[in-house]
Amino acid sequence: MAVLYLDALKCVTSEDWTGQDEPAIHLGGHGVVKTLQVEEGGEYNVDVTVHFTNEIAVTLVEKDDPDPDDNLGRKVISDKQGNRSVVFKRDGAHYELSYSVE
Ligand SMILES: [Ca+2]
Ligand SMILES: [Ca+2]
Repeated sequence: MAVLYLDALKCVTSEDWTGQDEPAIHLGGHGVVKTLQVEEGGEYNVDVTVHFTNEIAVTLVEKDDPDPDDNLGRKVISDKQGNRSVVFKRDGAHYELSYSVE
């Protein structure tokens, strides 16, 4: 079994045109593990640890109310050890999620 540690989420470009983005991180089998309020250019601690086997999917959703939420993409993280990051670039947004696998 591998351990996934989600370290930080960087908002390079926000999805919403006005105000703060509200990105929610979904982890396969765990649902929403973190919701943040972010500003463009900011980097935010996520600090979430989960156990998994083989691989785990991570989806980033930007919450809107009353409009439907924006799905910014889905990435699969393998159990290969090391420090890496995944990039979410949909709907004109740009997010980077850094993590480590042990
Ligand atoms: Ca939005
Ligand atoms: Ca929003």
